[in-house]
Amino acid sequence: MVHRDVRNPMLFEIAWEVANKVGGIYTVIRSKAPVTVHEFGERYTLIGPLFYKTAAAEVEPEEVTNPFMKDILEEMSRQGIRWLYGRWLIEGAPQVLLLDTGSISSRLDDWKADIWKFVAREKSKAVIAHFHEWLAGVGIPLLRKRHVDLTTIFTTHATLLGRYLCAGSVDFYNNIQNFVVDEEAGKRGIYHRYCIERAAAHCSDVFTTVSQITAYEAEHLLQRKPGGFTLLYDIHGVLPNGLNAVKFSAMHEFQNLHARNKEKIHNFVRGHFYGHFDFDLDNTLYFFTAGRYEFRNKGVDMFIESLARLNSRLKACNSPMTVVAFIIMPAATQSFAVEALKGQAVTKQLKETVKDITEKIGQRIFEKAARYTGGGDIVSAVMEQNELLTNEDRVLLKRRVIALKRGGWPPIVTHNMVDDSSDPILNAIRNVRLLNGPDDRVKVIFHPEFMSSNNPLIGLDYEDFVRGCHLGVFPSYYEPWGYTPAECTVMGVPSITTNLSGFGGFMEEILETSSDYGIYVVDRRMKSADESINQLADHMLQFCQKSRRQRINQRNRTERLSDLLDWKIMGMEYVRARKLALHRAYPDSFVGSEIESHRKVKIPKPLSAPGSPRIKGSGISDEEITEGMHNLGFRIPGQTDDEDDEVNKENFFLYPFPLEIR
Ligand code: G6P
Ligand code: 1S3
Repeated sequence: MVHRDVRNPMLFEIAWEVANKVGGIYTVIRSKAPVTVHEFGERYTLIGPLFYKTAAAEVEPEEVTNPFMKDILEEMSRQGIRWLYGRWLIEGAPQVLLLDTGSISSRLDDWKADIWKFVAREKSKAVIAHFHEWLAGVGIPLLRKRHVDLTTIFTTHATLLGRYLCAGSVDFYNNIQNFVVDEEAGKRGIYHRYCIERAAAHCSDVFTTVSQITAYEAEHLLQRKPGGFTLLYDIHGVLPNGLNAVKFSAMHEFQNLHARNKEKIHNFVRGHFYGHFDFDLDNTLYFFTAGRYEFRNKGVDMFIESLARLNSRLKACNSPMTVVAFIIMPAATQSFAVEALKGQAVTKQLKETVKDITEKIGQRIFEKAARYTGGGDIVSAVMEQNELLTNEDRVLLKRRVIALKRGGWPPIVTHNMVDDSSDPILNAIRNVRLLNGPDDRVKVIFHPEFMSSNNPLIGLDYEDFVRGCHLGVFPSYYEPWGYTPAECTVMGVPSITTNLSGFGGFMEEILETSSDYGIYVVDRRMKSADESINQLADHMLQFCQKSRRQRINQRNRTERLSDLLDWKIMGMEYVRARKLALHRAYPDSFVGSEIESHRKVKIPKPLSAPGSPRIKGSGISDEEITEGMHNLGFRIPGQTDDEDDEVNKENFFLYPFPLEIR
C-alpha cells in the first residue's frame, strides 16, 4: 500500500480552455492562476489542448524538470504525440502542458493512460486531477475504470442539456423535475456528449459547479447533487467564480477613469446622433448589455422590452434624462455601416474646423491687443465682432453644419448585418419601435462586434467602455455564473442581473440589500415574464432618478464589493473541494480535529444607505450592526452619507475567512 502525502499534493487542472480563449472558463482558469500558484507552486500544472496558431503567444516553452513528467513526455514523443510544455504567459506563470489532440486521436484511450502513468511513478505525493466541463471530463470515467491512484474533481460550468433546453422555448425552471433527460438529449442530437458529462459527474470523487442555480440544474439533469461529505468533512460543492480585482493606489482613480472613458463615449454619441443630437450629454446615462449572442439565454429579449417601457415612463414623467442603451454582442456582419462611419467623420470635421477657427480668432485677438496703442474702448478695439470671424470662416462653418443634416433618424445598428431582416435583436428593437426618434428618451445602439481600441467608431477596449458606462444590464435566463455583472462590480459600475444567474443568486445570498451596493437582482424565478420586465424597467427608472452625487456614492459602494469577488476569497471553495477530494481518496490520512467549522454571515446594508424596514423592525441600531461587523472582522471607518462620496477614504470591510455560502 503506497502512502501518499496529502499535505503537499500535486494538482493538475485540465480544461479545453487552458491557454485557449473560448469563453468564460478561460477567464476562470486564467484569473485563478495566481492564487493557485501561490498555494501549490511547482506542484501545480495545467493541461489543455495545443493549437499552434495561438500557443506561441500564450506559452513560453520550458525544459521539463520533474523527472517523472520528463520520462512520460519523452515516451509520448517516441509514440508520435506532440506536446508543448512551458509557462503560461499570464500572472502567476503556471506550468502548462498542451497536447496536440490531432496527433493522438487514433489512440485517445492510451494517451490518457500515459499521462496518468505519472501517478505510478510519483508515489510520494497525493495527486488531485481537477477537470472542467465535459470536454475534459471525458478522462474521469477512464481513470475510474483503470483504478488510477489519484483523486478527481469535476466542475461543470453549465450543463449541456440545460443550455439547449433554455435556448428553446420551454419553461425550464418550472419543469426541471419532469424532463426525461435521455430522451431530451437524444432529441437534440447531443446524447453522446450528454453521456460523457453525466459519466464525468458520477465518476468523479467530488462533483462541483459554479453556482446554486447550476447545482439545482445538475441535480436534476445530471442526476448527481454537487458537493458531499465524508465522516469528517462536508462541502456544498458550489465553487463560485472570482476575479482579480485591480486595486488602485489612489482610492478614487476608478471614478476618474469613469469620467475619462465616459468622455470618449460622449464623442461617439455626438457623431452617431449627428443631425438629431438634441439631448444634453450632462443628463445622459449610458446603459449596456454584452456577451455571447444568445438572445433569450442572455436576456436581450427582456432588456429591449424593458427599455421600451422605460422610454414610455421617462416620457410620461417629463424626465430631463436620456438613456443611450448599447447592446454589444457579436453577430455576422459585412462591414461598418456607412451612416455610422459618416457620423463620426462629419462630427470630427466640424470639431477640427471649430478648433482651427478658434485658433485663428485667438491669433487675431492677440495681434490686435499687442498693437493697441490707446484711444477708444479697449474691448471693442481688440475684439471687434465682425472682424473676429472672417467670411471664409463663416462659409466653412456653414458647410460643416449643413453636412450634419440627415434624412432619417440615427441608425439602431452600427454595422451592415449579414442577416438584417431576420436578426432577433434588430427585430425586437423594431417591434417595440425604439428607433432613435427625436421624442424617444431611450436611444438604442446595437454594436454587433466586441469592443476594441482599434475600432473606428467607439475606439475603446471593453474594460474602458464598461468604466465609461453608468449601468450594466444582464437580465439572463440561463447563466450558470455570469462574469459580466461581476466585472462591472470590480470596476465600480452598478449592474442589474437576475436570480436565475449564478452571480445574482450569490449576491442575494451574501448581501442583505444588494441594490444598495449597486447590484439589482430581477426576479425571473417566481414572477411572470411581464412582471420581471416591469421590475427591470422599475430598476432602470429608479436609476435614472438618482442625482449625480447619488450615482457617485453608489459607485463607491459597488466598488467596495470587489474584495469579496477576488479569488483570494472565492478561491476558498476550491480549497475545500480539494480537501474533500483528498478526504475521500485517503480517509486514513486525516484526523478528527481537522474538521472545519463554517459560519454563515451576511453583509449588512451600507451604513450610509437609508434604513430598511427589516433593520428598523429588528430594533438593531446602526451602532450594534457596526459592532457586530467589527466583531466579525470587518474594518469600518465611521461613515456618514456625506463621507460616502468621492473623497471616501478606505475600504468598507475586509471579509472574514472562511466565507460560507449555503
Ligand atoms: C466621477 C468623477 C466626477 C464626475 C462623475 C460623473 O465620479 O470623478 O468628477 O462628476 O464621475 O458621474 P456621472 O454618474 O454623472 O457620470
Ligand atoms: C459558462 O460560460 P457561458 O457564458 O457559456 O461558464 C462561465 C464560467 O464559469 C460562466 O460565467 C457562464 O455563466 C457559463 O455560461
